[in-house]
Amino acid sequence: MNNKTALLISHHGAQAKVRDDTGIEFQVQVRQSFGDLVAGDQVFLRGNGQDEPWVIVGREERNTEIFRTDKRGTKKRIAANLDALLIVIASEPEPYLNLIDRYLAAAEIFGLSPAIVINKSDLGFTPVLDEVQRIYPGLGYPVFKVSSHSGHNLLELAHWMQEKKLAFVGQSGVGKSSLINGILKDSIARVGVLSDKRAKGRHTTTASHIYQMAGHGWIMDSPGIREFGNSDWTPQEILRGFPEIFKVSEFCQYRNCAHGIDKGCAVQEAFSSGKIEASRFKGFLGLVDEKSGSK
Ligand SMILES: Nc1nc2c(ncn2[C@@H]2O[C@H](COP(=O)(O)OP(=O)(O)OP(=O)(O)O)[C@@H](O)[C@H]2O)c(=O)[nH]1
Ligand SMILES: [Mg+2]
Ligand SMILES: [Zn+2]
Repeated sequence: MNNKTALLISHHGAQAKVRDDTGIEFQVQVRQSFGDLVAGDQVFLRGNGQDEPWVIVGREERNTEIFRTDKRGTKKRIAANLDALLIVIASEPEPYLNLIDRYLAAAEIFGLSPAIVINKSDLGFTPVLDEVQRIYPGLGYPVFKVSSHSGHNLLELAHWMQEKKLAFVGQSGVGKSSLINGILKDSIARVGVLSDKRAKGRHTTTASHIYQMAGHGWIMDSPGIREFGNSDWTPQEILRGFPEIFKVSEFCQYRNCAHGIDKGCAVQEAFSSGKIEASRFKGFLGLVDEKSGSK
């Protein structure tokens, strides 16, 4: 009987796939009492893989946990131990600032450090992409302009990614899997074709996988991460998701200010004088509205 630790790559019912420190991937059994496991968990195994199958007998404390809340209000864990989030956009499909703000807010709330990746730079830049480059670096979010096709700036991005445990998020077809292949210099993640005129992707990545980088870092390519921003946050939590708005809100006249039409609202004032970006303010109010509307 031996013990070892391994990274949980995927988990379906009583079966799970793990990767040990030597890089070998194998199936293990999960005891029923262990319902509480998710990709990214560092698990303890007992067995020997021969006459005694490897069984998960425990897991390490998590550094971070991300989850979404389904329609019935049940929390569903998506991933454990991520420490960074790469939000991928491209000229096609056309990005929404709203979606970027939602991902950024989720990253802040879950305690991950986010960066924005503009992929397909070989196709040039649209006005929205120029806006992205104008707005986000000033808020402290790195913006990388890369092309997984030409390899442009991939080294710089790979450098930022070193030793991090991260996930790629973004609309279908922006090139998340292509970037993973480019960074790992391998063609292991499946890449799709853009389907119609509006250049929408088709959700090529349908199963979650964790790719190992050199060192301790890893990359999660997961369809589940699409639902990343759907959680039942309170207005207070959402405020934490917009750090520059949060900072200003401390100067609002009333403690329970909703930053909408309230008197003495410092956020409104900062927005009117251009200190807070219109799209960010709109994104913040939209998220608060949506959450309160769904209750
Ligand atoms: N021009 C150009 N096309 C790219 C680039 N990177 C990816 N693509 C193309 O964009 C399409 C979608 O790429 P994928 O990597 O499958 O996109 P994805 O984000 O993983 O999509 P899903 O798995 O569906 O979420 C493919 O046709 C790629 O060849 C790039 O840097 N430049
Ligand atoms: Mg993909
Ligand atoms: Zn206010």
